[in-house]
Amino acid sequence: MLTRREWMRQAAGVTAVAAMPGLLGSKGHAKTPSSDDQAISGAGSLKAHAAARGLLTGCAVNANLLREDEGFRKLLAEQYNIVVPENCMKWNILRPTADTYNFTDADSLVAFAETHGMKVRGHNFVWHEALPGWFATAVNKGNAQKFLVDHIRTVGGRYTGKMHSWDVVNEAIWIPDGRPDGMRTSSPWFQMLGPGYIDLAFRTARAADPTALLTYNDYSIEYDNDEEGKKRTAVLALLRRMKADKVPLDALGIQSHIHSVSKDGFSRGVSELIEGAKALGLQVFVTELDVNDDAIDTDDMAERDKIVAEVYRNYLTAALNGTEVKAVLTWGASDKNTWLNHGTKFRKQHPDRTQRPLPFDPEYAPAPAFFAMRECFDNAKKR
Ligand code: 9MR
Repeated sequence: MLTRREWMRQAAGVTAVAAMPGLLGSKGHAKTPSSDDQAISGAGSLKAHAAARGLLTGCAVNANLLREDEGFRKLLAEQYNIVVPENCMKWNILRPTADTYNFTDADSLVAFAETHGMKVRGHNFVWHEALPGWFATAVNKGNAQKFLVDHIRTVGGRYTGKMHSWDVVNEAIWIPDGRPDGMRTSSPWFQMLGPGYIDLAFRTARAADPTALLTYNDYSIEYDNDEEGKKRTAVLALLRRMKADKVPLDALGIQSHIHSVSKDGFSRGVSELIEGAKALGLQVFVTELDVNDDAIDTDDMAERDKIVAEVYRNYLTAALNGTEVKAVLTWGASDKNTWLNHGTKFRKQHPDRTQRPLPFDPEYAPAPAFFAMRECFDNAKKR
């Protein structure tokens, strides 16, 4: 069995982190690399390897870390050419009351990206989650349309010309709700406005920001099984219907919250999504990639990291086959902050263990998944 140190050495080749003086801590964990570490920064960074293939690569940014953690800011600037807010452009953060907006964190992220020459994805205008406490009492069938349109005009308008893309509608399909078109009927937007809220959101977004790529974003559509196949079919049918109705739509976001252990593969699923999007002239983005490692039996960290990296490699090999996928973003950069470690919901099989789903470990050292990502970028065709 390889130790983490041996794995790093093997994964990164002769000029690897392990071979560089000072980069390994006493416990064999890699330390935060210095900016002159050419093994993983500069020409060795994720963004350099991605850009060589015409790809964008980025991660979800936690506003607290951006504000308080210099190591995190350094990592972002060093590794990525696109960022997406993890939470600070959601309604519950932007809308403290029904009549006011708080753009503090969103503005900081956009300014940080501008300073460092990074693009920004907006996430998101319309979702059934992350709504503020006042929403349920203040918004009703009579005024929901005005709330939705005002929100998109105000937020989209504020950042117009600065955004690479916007997740205009997030997670609108939910097969268990039982509708033939797969629409999520439990969404307050659906309940107040009916299925037409989707077209309304996209048309309003185009008017508010004519240059951002307008994206439909969803999850659990990647694997080759019946359940995800049904959801995938419904998502593609929705996009096809929108295109037929001339709704402004530019891209499909495949969230890609995948698992370390699964009985199903994803190469057919991913290629169905990509082919479906291609037929409609849409770009495709991998928007929220991470690998839930709860089901890995061994507690050996190096082994776990290796398995996670293998899943990254398999997934990105499928996703980057062809040239439709233009951006690869992970949901967070480092295991220091991942939604999979919020509470214990995602620690069912190993309650005492924190997850390691991302390309950088909690100390911001590259994990094997980092090297898998780079390798997949290298193997991709030029966009
Ligand atoms: O990672 C996000 C977490 O911090 C928030 O509490 C949660 C609710 O706003 O959203 C998480 O991000 C989700 C994303 O916005 C949409 N796809 C699923 C992500 C993970 O739940």
